Amino acid sequence: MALVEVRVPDIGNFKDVAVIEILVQPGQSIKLEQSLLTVESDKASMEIPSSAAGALREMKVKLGDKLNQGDLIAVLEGAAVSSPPVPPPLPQAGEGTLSPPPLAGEGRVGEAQPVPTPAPAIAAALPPQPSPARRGGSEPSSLPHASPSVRKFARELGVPLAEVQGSGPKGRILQEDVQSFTQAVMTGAVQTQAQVQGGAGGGAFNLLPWPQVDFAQFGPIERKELARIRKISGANLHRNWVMIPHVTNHDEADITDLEALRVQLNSEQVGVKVTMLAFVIKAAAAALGKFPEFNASLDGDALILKRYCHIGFAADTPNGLMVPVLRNAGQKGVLQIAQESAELARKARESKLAAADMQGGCFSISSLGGIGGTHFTPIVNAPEVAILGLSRAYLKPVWNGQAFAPRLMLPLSLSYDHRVIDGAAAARFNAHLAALLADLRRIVL
Ligand code: CAO
Repeated sequence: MALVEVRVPDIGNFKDVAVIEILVQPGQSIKLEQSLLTVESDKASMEIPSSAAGALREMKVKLGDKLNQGDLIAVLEGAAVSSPPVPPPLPQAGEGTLSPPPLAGEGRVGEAQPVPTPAPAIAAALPPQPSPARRGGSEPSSLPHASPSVRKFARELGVPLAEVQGSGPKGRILQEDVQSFTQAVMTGAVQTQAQVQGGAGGGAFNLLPWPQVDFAQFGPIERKELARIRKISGANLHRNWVMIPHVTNHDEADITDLEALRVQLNSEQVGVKVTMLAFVIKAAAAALGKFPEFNASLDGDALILKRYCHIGFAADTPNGLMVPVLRNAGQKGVLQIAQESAELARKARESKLAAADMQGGCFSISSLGGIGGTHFTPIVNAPEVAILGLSRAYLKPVWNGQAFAPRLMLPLSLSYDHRVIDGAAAARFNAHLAALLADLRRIVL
């Protein structure tokens, strides 16, 4: 049976190119033009195609070998005579082709017989791109190292190779790295730069540009720059709104008895103003204990369940929205919660919150009860997975079995991350919370 040697073709001026990837195995059936291995110089990487078809009897090179034109790569068995050359692949977007070599070294064993073969596809220099922060800036403006097949794979998926962290030798990007990156983007664990910039240009969602209107043509205007806090919270809200699949469950708690207790406590002058918010924080901490997936954060494909319970609450300040965090809410009494939340709200309004006062939250509460409204849809405060909105309590006729009786109802709006929490779980959480608020004695059960 005829044996055919496959040799390194003309690779231009490249010398001592290193074998960085072997793409075939002995015994495998090789097609004409099939890539056998990837070599890499200090400037580019390229795949070496087979100049014949047949079964691969032996690879004559191993990883790390240095090759030059004419070196023996492999021996094929039962090889068919090579077909006429096909044109070299065209350069792809962002990728060029370096001097296509016209010849491949090939000959029957003992009978050197070079024939023209197609040029290897050569991954040429991409324009240097700024290294994303994820790479730790360790490779400033360096090319993403990847073989042409990996580049092709990334292109097909639309993966920006410059943003992929390589796990191969010298940081080379492997096919698995492209797959992991794709998975991370799909689960929301990683954003591509296009996604990050999408907010400004609409690029990621292919949206229309933001309308540019000269408002002055319609009447007098005044331009006022956004406060720093509003800019920061706005960027966070925007990310959370876009990245989290939100659903809001609405319910109502009968707080008639609780409000009577609150009024009574305040009349007893217990040393602090007891607020409805303090009762809700206490009840929410108890509900989080019963429904641990609400006290959690997504981490890629995993859920981080927290064994602590710190609750944030939205505070309206002259500079914009702030969310101070009340620590270990489940371990504190309502009076202590009332006192600490009042102190945190005061610090928020006076811009005196320390960074630590706003960190570590597990769940947030946004109370608009002092202002008005019936229900609303709060935005989940990532990386938390749920937020509770409180609207203004109102008197409602409720059937008690014999008659309609006036009851004070507190609207509860629970927004949740539907990737983590199912609608049924949200309804149960809200119903449980409402039951606790209707009869706070249930907290000790
Ligand atoms: N239903 C009816 N009345 C309510 C109520 C409710 N759900 N919640 C509070 N109230 C009453 C209070 O009892 C109080 O009345 P009195 O002065 O007669 O006792 C009055 O409304 C004002 O309460 P408050 O809002 O000042 O106090 P609080 O403890 O309930 O809330 C805080 C504190 C910090 C949450 C609140 O000041 C605040 O900033 N709210 C806005 C939060 C916000 O902006 N959320 C939106 C975020 S997303 O944009």
